[in-house]
Amino acid sequence: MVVNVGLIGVGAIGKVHIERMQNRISGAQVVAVCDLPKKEAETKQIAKEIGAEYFSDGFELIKSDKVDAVVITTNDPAHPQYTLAAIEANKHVFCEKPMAVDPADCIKVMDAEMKHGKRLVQVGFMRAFDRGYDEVKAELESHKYGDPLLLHCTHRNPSVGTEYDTPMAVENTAVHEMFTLPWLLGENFISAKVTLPRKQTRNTHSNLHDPQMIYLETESGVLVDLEVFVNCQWGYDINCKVVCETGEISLLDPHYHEVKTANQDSVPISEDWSDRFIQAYDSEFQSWTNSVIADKTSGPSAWDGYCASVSTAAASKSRETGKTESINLIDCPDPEFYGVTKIKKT
Ligand code: ISE
Repeated sequence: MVVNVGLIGVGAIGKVHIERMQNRISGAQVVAVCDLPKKEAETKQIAKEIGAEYFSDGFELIKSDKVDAVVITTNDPAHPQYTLAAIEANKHVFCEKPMAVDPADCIKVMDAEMKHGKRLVQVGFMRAFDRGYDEVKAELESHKYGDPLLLHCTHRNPSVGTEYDTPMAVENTAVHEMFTLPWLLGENFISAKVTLPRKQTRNTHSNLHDPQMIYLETESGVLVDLEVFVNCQWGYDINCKVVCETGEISLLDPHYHEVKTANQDSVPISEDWSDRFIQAYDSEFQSWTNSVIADKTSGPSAWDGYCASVSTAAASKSRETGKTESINLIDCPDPEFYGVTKIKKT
């Protein structure tokens, strides 16, 4: 069986996911595409190139009989409306992160999905499919180095455009860590604090405070410092060092060669997210396609999307208040449905 996919949002990530489904993975093909009216010509051109149908309206695309499953790669605020429409149409849906910026919208998605009776939503937290993070997780779970105590993380992008503003550093960028680090550690965050350094890079613009520091604490007391620096210039530089009682476990940037010359030894740094996480994205989409074919969605869930959004909301509030803000999750409404083994203590 081949899954006929309708994709909404043909921006940067939409394009790479189209290419991925057409050429890099098996079992999926893009049969319908849609974007905002201002991108009509470009979207029509993409539709023509891949032999897909052009839709001017995302809700019509979701309802179309041609479409078996939906991929949402629009701008962040449009994610929940299309996710809800896909559930309503009884279609599996892959929604890029964040599932919704507002945790209340995440609850609406969970309610609709649970009412529907089976999981339909996978959220695009691709780091759960990354070999590096997977190996760090396995080391932690082996408990060979004792308990994790501290995490030092960086999320650096070479540069961003002027549409990227201060809140996006938390809601669009750090949201990856808000999902990945609890997944790595097997426990939730309880508080967040954002510090906007007085000293900023001269490579930023007036609507973006860059860099930013985010401090998080988990239920057991593990402390995390996360640097978000999205105009760092030198590459896409993702680091995660876990300091345990008797060892340090670090994520490495995947690279397959180094150059030694003129008294120097240099290793490449990834250029951007599509390059750094290419294996993770491919595995994520193959896994999603397989789960759609099996009619059994797995992967990061709407509950994971909710937990990450509560963390980003607390961090954003802290940016406004200057205080440490607590991260208060509701109890998981259906732990079995969402495969949540650890239920929050009340
Ligand atoms: C972007 O949306 C991503 O998901 C990237 O992984 C992240 O590094 C970037 O900062 C975001 O804007």
